[in-house]
Amino acid sequence: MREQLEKFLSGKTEEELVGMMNSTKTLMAYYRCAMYEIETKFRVLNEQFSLRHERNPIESIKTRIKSIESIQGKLKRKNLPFSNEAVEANLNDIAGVRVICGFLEDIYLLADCLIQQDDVRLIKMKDYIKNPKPNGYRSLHLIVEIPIFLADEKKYIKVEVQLRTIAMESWANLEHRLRYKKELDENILMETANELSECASISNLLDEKMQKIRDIIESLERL
Ligand code: 0O2
Repeated sequence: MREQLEKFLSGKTEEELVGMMNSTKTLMAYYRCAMYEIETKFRVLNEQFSLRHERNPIESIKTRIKSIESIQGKLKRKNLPFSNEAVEANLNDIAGVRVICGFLEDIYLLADCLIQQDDVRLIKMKDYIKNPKPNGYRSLHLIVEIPIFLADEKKYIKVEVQLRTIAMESWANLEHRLRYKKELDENILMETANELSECASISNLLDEKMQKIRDIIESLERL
């Protein structure tokens, strides 16, 4: 990382470096604005649902901007230079919005409502709920682009949206923690990974059963 940074900085004047720092700061501010926009869109949808259907599809929303260190690491892994152009063209997850729902059905409902908005462009959708990762990871991922209105221009900025249930969220948090436990004994690590895989199946079953129960309750309420 240090070597890459030194190579990148060498030969640059102080003025050039200040200019680069400012343009990176500006780009990060655009990502932050886009992230707030998407977060607000979900909060509005949640509000509207609570008025229309007397229920809130969203349990919580988490947002984050990728750190400069993670951005550098990802660019390096992809063999790309550390520049704003490379970030904009190649990294989709600088701005992240995670929406946590109580029920499976609400994930798809919210995703559809977002995609249908006329200022939202869907770039990519990965459905790890219908097609879970081999380790059991489940979530619906969307890469969307939305316009940010600046003083004299309109700029489209990408945001990664992850939609998941409470069960998927707690599973992913646990798995994420395990992934960084490099000091653990190989056997314990393997055993825990197997247990986690089993938890993924149980949590899938739980989500499906809870959805079925909610469907029954809602059909009774309609009578
Ligand atoms: P962080 O800190 O959460 O951002 P791409 O190049 O975008 O097509 P990428 O980046 O692998 O490919 O995208 P993908 O598969 O959609 O996954 C991106 C993010 O999803 C990850 O971000 C995680 O947040 C989450 N994720 C994906 N797979 C797993 C998994 O197996 N376990 C857990 N816990 N989370 C997962 P980052 O960059 O890893 O980190």
